[in-house]
Amino acid sequence: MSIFKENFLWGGAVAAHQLEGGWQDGGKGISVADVMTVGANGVPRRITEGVLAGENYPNHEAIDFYGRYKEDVKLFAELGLKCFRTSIAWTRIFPKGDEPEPNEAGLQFYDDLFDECLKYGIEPVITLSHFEMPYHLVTEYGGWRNRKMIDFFARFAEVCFSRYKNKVKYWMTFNEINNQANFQEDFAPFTNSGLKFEAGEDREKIMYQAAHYELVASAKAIELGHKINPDFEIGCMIAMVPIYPYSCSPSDMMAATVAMQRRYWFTDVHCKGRYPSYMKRYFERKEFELDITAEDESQLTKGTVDYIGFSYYMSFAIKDHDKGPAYDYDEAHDLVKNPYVKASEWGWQIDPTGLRYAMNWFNDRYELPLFIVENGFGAVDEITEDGGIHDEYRIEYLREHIEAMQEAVIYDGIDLMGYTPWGFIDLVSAGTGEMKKRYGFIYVDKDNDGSGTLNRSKKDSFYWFQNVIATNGEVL
Ligand code: P53
Repeated sequence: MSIFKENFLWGGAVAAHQLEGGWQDGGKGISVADVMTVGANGVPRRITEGVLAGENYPNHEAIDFYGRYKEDVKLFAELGLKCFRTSIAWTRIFPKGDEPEPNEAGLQFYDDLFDECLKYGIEPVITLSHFEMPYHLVTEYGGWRNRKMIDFFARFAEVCFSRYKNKVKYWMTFNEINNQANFQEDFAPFTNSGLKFEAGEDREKIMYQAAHYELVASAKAIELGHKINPDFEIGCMIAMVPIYPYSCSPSDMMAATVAMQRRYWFTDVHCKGRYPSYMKRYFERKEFELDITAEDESQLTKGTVDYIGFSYYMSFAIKDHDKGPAYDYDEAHDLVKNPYVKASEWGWQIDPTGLRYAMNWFNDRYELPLFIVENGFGAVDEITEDGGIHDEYRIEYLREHIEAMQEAVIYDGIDLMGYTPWGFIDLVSAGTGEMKKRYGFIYVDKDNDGSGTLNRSKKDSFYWFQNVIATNGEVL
C-alpha cells in the first residue's frame, strides 16, 4: 500500500494568463495581466495605463497555449497527469466584467479544453480568479474597493459553474487571496484585487476592504456552486509562506505570531465563515471602519470551503522590530534571512520541512482536507550539448518536498488530496514576467525578450515525475 491515497490527485498547475496568450482572440477583453510589462530578477514589472505601444507585455502571447492546447494536453497525458489545474480567464467569459451576458466564444474555448483533458482521463481543477480580472473593472470601478464587484464575480462564477457542471468537480475561488497582505508594494494589490493607489491613500485600509468584498464574493459563489452541483468541491487558495521567529526569544515568537495572523486570517474567514477576534480588534484599533454589513456576515457563514488549496514555495523569518506590544507587521520591511536554509537565485528560501510545518499549521486549525496546488523551483535551465536539459536541481527540490508531504501523512495523519507542481510547462513568471525563471518539466523555447520558436521539449524532470505518478510517489 502506498503512502498517498489510491485516487491521489497528481497533477500540474498553471494559470490562464501565464500560458494562454491569444490576448485578443475569441473576443477576449484586456485583463490586469495584459497591462504589466516584463521585469527581471530584482526589477519589478511596471503597471501601465492601459496597453501602450512599444512596451513588452509578456502575457499577450505567453506560450500560446490558446493555439497549441491540443498538442500540449497530449504531452500532459504522456506525463501521466491525473489532474490539470488551470484558471478560466475572466476576460474570455466577460471581456469587460460588467456585461449581463457572457461571451460564447470564450465559454466554448474552455469546453474544448476540458473535453480534451477528459478524453485522456485528466480531471480539470479550476481557479476562477487567478491574477487576471478584467482591466475595465479597474478603470471604471476601482477594482475590488467597490462593492459592485461582488455581483460581477458571483455572475462570472455562476456562468462557469452552470456551463461546466458536468466537466469540472474541483474549484477554487481566488488565487492566493492573501498575497495582498503585502500591500506596501504595488504588485499584489493590483494582481489580487485590481487596486491602484493615489498618493496619501491608506493602502492598508483599502486592501482590507477589497479582501472583505472578495471573501463575501467567494462565499456567495460557493453557496451558488453547491446548489448548481452538490458534488462540487470548492476550495480557497492561500499563498502559504510560514513565518518563523528568527530566534527563540519570546518577542521574536510574538512577532512571528502576529505576522502569521496578518497573512493568514483570510483562511479563518474562508474555513470558519467569520473573522477571528484579533482582526476585529485590529480594525477597531486602526479605526478602519470597514463596510462589513450584517448581511455580509451572514453570507460568510453560508459559503465556507470544502478544502484548503494552497501554494508552498518557501518560508520567511521575522525578528521583533521593537514595535511595542502590538507587534504590527509590515511584510515589505520586517522579514529577515533565515541562516539555516538556502535560497534560489531569486532569493526564495528552500525549506521542505516548512511544507510539513505548514500542513500541520492548517490541520491544527481547520481540520479540512489539504490540496497542494502549487510548489516548485524557479531556475535558469541550460540546454546541454546533447540537446537535453538535466535539471537535477529541480528534481531534488521536488523530491524533498514530496518526502515532507509523505512525513505529514505518515506521522501527522494529514488528509492530503493531491499535489500539482507549479508551471510544469514553462510559462511567464507572475512576479517578474520573465520566461527565464522556469519551473517546468516541459521546456518551452522562448526568451525574456519574447523571441524563440515556442517549441516544447522534455527535461529530465519530465521522466522523473512521470515515474513518481506511475508509482503513486513510492519511487522518488
Ligand atoms: P513567480 C509570491 C509569493 C508566492 C507565490 O511565482 C507567488 C507570488 C507572486 O509572485 O505567486 C504564485 O511566477 C502564483 C503563480 C506564480 C507562482 O506563485 O513569480 O500563484 O501565479 O507564477 C510563482 O515565480
